[in-house]
Order: sequence, then structure tokens, then C-alpha cells
Amino acid sequence: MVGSDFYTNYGNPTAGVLMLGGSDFSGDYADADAFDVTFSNTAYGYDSGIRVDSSLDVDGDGYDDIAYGNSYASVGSDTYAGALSVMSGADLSAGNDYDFKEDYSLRTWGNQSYSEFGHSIGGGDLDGDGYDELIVGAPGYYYDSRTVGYVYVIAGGTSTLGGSGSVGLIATTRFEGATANDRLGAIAPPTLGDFDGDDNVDLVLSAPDINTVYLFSDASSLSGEIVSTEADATITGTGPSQFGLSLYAGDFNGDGADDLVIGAPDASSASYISYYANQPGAAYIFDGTTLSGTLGSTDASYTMVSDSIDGAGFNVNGADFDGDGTDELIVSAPGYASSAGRVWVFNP
Ligand SMILES: [Ca+2]
Ligand SMILES: [Ca+2]
Ligand SMILES: [Ca+2]
Ligand SMILES: [Ca+2]
Repeated sequence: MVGSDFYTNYGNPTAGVLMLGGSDFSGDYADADAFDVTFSNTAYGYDSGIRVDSSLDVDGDGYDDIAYGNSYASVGSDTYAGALSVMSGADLSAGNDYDFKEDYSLRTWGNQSYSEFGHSIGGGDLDGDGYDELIVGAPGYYYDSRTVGYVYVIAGGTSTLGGSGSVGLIATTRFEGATANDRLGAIAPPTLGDFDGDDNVDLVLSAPDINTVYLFSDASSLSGEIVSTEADATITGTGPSQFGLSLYAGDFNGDGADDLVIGAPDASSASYISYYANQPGAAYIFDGTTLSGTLGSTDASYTMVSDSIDGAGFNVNGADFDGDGTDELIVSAPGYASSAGRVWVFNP
């Protein structure tokens, strides 16, 4: 599944394309005819700031569902309220083009102008009932004269992918930023992992504009309205800015507990990184078992810093390429070599 802000299909921005995998999945796929399924969104015009997540099975039917967020969508008279469309994976078939304007199973939207709902999308099965929760950021949410940002949890279940409504009516849990211009829930996907190894799922949220990442232990025990100051661990970056713009959870040291990767690319846009950034980006691995209380970048167990101003850490990821049972670290630098871009793999 690949997303693009820029690709157009008959004049409409294409939100993503789906290539069906299998033994024949190799070679070059250079044009639109090669895509098995295409998605567009004719509802909102220009799709700047879209996010796509195709990893969650919200209704628990065994098919991953596709969540599409457009944080710049205007809803009624609410400019940039933001909207999220979710399509049931079971409804997709090869050869079709889908339009998030009408082909959604669930559609929900921000309930305030400039709340930018859909700016980040993530989730997973928080409560272990077999249905993935959708966790969606609205970093522009304004409360008590401050832009604090909200992050909403929409519980998965057999009836979640049906209908539409304001997220204020649909969400079961809401996280709130604590101070002015936190913009909790910007860009970085809300990330699940079991960092302390107690078999209870923990939740990581981010506020990259203030270089701060929050960890909430045992996320299934949380409900209602939770302020970021209630986090069990608060990690603040002191190196390159936009600390927390990217997140990844995986086990790098092989102790069975997830560790946390945090990227700090020093720029919030992948375009013109050399213009916006003024120092090399970085990526940090924090040993999951150390995540409690107040922490800083220097508490990381592994730090990667680029040697050029290239947005390193704009995306971070992990995968076990050599099959030794622990993740390797993948770090993207979209601004490398005049925006040619580079992806590194490290065996930390
Ligand atoms: Ca599904
Ligand atoms: Ca669940
Ligand atoms: Ca845990
Ligand atoms: Ca670990």
C-alpha cells in the first residue's frame, strides 16, 4: 500500500494504491495500469497532509482495513476540521478504483475548525479483545485559549465500520495536550508496544512541536479524558528538533520487551528539508524497560546522528532482516543529497 499527496488520477488526488502481493510480486510497476486497486478522494480537493494506515483490522474479520485521514478537510462550515474515512478490507477487489468520498465503511470528522483531525493515524488492539482500535490525532484542537491537541481512541468491534458521525460522539477515550502549542497528536502514528514486558499493551503518543513523547502504561486501563501530564514516562529531546515526529516499537536487544525508536529530523515537512532544518537529524532507541518518569535524549541506549542536514529520522522503522530474532533499525532521510533521499539500515 503506497500513498501520495501528489499523484493524480483523472485530475483527482490519489490517496493510495494497493498492489496485491504473492509469488508474482516482483519487477517494475511504473504506471497506473500496474496498480491492482487505486484510491482517490474527490470530496475535499487538494489532499495535502493525508495519512494512510492499512495495518489495522478494526472489525476483526481477518482482513486489514484502510484508514485515510485528511486533516485539511473542511466539514460543513468548520475549516480544516479534518476527516477520516475507513474502508473495510473485505470490500476491496482487484481492478477497482475507490473514492473515499463515498466508498467508506466508517466516516468520522473533527468537531472544531482547525482541529486537523486525521493528522496522525495509528492503533492496534489496546484491550486484547481481537479488534484493533483506531487512534487518531487532532493536533490543532483548541481548548481554554490554547492549541493543545487531542488524540482520540475509536474502539474496534463488529459494528465499528458502519455509519458516520463526529469523532466527539464516536471516540471512547481522549488524550489531551497540557500546555499551549503542544499540538499533541501531530504526524507521528500513535504507537503500541509492550515496553515493560508485563504482557499489557502500552501506548506512545507524541507532540513533536515541543520535542516530547509520552508513554502510557497498560493502555487498556485508560478511559475517559486523560491529560498528557498523566503519562508514566515523558521523554524530551534536546538535540535536533521535531523529536517524536516518527515512532516505532520493536525488540532490538532481544529481551522480549519492546524498545522505542524516536526520530528527530529537525524539520516537520519532507519537502525542502535543507531549508527548514539547520542541523542533522537523529534517531534514538530507548530500551523499553527504562521507560518511566522523566527522560531525555541522552537516556537513549543507541543514538544515530546523520553527518549532513538531511532530515534523518523523518521516518523510523524496524525489521528482522537477518533472522536473528531482533530488529534492525531503518532510518529514512528524505533530504539526503539535495532530496535524492536515503534509507539506512543499522544493526544496533
Ligand atoms: Ca477488517
Ligand atoms: Ca480492541
Ligand atoms: Ca506493558
Ligand atoms: Ca527490548
